[in-house]
Amino acid sequence: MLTLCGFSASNYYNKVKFALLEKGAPFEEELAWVGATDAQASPLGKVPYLKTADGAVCESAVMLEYIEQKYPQNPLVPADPFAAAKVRELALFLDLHLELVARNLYPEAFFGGKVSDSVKEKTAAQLEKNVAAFAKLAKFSPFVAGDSLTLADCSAVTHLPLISGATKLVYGKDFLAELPAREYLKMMGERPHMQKVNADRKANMELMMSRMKAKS
Ligand SMILES: N[C@@H](CCC(=O)N[C@@H](CS)C(=O)NCC(=O)O)C(=O)O
Repeated sequence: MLTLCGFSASNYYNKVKFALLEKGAPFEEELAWVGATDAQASPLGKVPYLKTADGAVCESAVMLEYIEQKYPQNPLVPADPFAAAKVRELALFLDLHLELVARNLYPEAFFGGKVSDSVKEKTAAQLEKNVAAFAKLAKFSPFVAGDSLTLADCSAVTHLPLISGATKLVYGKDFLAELPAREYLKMMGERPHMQKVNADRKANMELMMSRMKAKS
């Protein structure tokens, strides 16, 4: 049995949770807020991390590969090496070149903080370039990497709403507006496992906000 540790408001946590649900892999969840993580399991103090019978693993992309190898059913990576590489390329683009860049905006977009004008300018320039590059790779036909659900969808479905939301809130413009992201997210939102992820996310978000209020 696997234990997914973290909290349901986290997009990286949900990326792994969605993969586990879609694969039908047995797992349980353990609530771990940032600041209260297991230092051995996650040396950077980030969530999620995964406890397994053999030890713990951090970094969501690595967790997805581990889950794929351990539970080959309902594959999220194509058998063909090149097709698999294209899926991983897209997943990495989403994590590294889109989400990690948009993350600079989250303090102001979602947490009542402030982001400096220079960070906003730099982030806008990087995002414009990276979204255009992502648009060349993404298929949205109907899944992000083609005609089947892959691990790239686990990143896309959890990160794209944050990238749209953060850019809308900070710049007054959705940087994903040129992509069929809304239609894609609607389609993905109809999947029962995504509905479960979203319901848990909303409930946990309320809990997180009340914890933040209590602290301030
Ligand atoms: N590269 C990491 C990113 C995980 C991440 O940034 N998680 C956030 C929550 S969504 C976090 O733990 N932030 C706290 C921190 O960075 O200290 C992964 O893919 O697992």
